[in-house]
Amino acid sequence: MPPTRFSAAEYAAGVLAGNRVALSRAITLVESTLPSDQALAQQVLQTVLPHTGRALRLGITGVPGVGKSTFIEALGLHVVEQLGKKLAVLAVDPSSPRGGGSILGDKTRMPQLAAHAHAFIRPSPSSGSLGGVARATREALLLCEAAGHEVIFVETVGVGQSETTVHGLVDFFLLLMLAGAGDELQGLKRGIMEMADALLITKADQGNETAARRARREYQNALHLFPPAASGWYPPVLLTSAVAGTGIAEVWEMLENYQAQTQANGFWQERRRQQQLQWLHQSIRQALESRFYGEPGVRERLPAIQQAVAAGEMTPFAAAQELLGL
Ligand SMILES: Nc1nc2c(ncn2[C@@H]2O[C@H](COP(=O)(O)OP(=O)(O)O)[C@@H](O)[C@H]2O)c(=O)[nH]1
Ligand SMILES: [Mg+2]
Repeated sequence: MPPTRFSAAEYAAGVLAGNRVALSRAITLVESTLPSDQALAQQVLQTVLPHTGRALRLGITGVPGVGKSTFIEALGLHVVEQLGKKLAVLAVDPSSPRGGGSILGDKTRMPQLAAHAHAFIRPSPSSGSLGGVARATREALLLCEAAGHEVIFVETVGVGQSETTVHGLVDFFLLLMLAGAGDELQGLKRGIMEMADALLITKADQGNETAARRARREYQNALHLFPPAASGWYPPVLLTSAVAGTGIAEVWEMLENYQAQTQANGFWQERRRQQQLQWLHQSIRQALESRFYGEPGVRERLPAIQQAVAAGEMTPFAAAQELLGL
């Protein structure tokens, strides 16, 4: 807990000045579930809003062990050192318990990035529900943009629903994959390949190159089965080795090509507009739900009604209508 409480103007000024301590504290504020903190957080966000939206937002997903952290270190160092840009790395990991276990908690896989003055790394909030984590991450992303970070990575693990959430936060969604022996297409979660703007075969090194190239052909063939995207973009399959440093600059080049192409045809802007609307409706749903469950009448009657529904004495629909007072 901060010893003194900043005003909204103080938080905003610190964030806009690119002060890392102020940025961290502002993110802690948006992660807070206290109503008074949330009101203050919304004031801060409203103040910095004109200074947001200019970053390239990159989503990164893949199963544990695929090499996300190592890749983030490699691409991140390319961004801060070769390109001289300010980077922020955020994570969406609703499964991580408070105070540890977060996918970004282990900064040992990104030691140079974690120590770099132009990189800001923030682990996933763990407010419990995916909805809460998603909101906090989206707001953290806006704060990072306001603090002058020109590139934002949002990492998530390739399990559960968090990929869909991150897809709704970013301009480009990158799926990291291992070259397996044989049927590479097994074990892929349904729908995830359709969401990807590019596939990256990781660890294409140390004798794994042939398998990686074969995996690339197979994934390319699989991707050709999907209908063409509204963006006019065909998701490529790239080979990388974060350890050997190969394919990393090519990933960045691809992102720039995507940005140029979709900003020219308007898809970039349209995707962000759609995301804004999704967030609006999600916010409404969340607010309505928490208001409903917070009603004393609902809290009192819910256990008995749940029991009646579970016992088959009442239909779920009738139960919902009764609680809603319809
Ligand atoms: N050979 C090789 N190993 C890698 C590469 N990238 C990551 N690894 C290893 O794969 C393991 C998992 O990597 P990590 O980045 O922690 O994966 P994450 O769980 O997806 O974040 C670690 O032992 C890494 O050293 C790579 O490019 N080449
Ligand atoms: Mg990791």
